[in-house]
Amino acid sequence: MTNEPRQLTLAIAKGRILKEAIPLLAAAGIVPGEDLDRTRRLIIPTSNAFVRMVIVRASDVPTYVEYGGADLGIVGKDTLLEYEGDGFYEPLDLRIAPCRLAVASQDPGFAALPRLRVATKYAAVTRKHFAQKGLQTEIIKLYGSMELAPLVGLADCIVDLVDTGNTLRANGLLEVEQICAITARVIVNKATMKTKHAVTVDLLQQLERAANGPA
Ligand code: PRT
Ligand code: MG
Repeated sequence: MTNEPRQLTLAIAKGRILKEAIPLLAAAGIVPGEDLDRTRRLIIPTSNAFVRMVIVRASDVPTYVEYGGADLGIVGKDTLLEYEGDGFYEPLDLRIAPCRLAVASQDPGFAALPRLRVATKYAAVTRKHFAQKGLQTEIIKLYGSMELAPLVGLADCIVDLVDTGNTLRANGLLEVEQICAITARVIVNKATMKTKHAVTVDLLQQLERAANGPA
């Protein structure tokens, strides 16, 4: 297997995951070859000759990796839980960008309502969560600022990511239930794991060491 291809493309979710991934990648010897705040290039070479990166919307990371547009991806577990396909492996928890998916409401008694209106970006997780509790829900799909929905009477509760809880508090919402803990994960294209095995396993080990931090 000495002639395995060795070039890897790493897709990273823009925003806070990218921000938290940068120091971790640096510890793994991967430093972007361009200033990410300034460059208009979409494919960015790195200090590791075998690794280049692409920075895309979180919800696009699994798509790139499943279809081989990228060999590996770094993306939140929240995005993976909502993604329909499963055409990739999820070998590593980087433990960055930690938060939780939670139910929040103005009224802690909201669950007694006959048909709950739940505003969320996370329709699949939400439907499953309330179905397991035997509760009928009407999902109101939003793409941002979920916290606003109960305040204007659009929903009885929300399912959203919570970190410090400051956003909920600032809007008079209570965290009534935690659904699951969320961190950023590394995903790997299934074919890459076979055809670029050595270089991929090597990169995963470096990332794992970086994630575990200085001993
Ligand atoms: O456009 P979109 O918001 O989808 O993406 P983005 O490019 O703005 O990315 P960004 O920076 O929002 O990052 C999204 C990813 O970061 C998520 O997929 C999570 O995996 C992870 N993450 C970790 C978070 C949070 N923590 C978090 N607190 N994503 C969002 N938040 C939001 C939350 O939705 C709420 O509005 O921050 C607010 C709550 O924060 P606290 O600290 O007030 O509780
Ligand atoms: Mg955001």
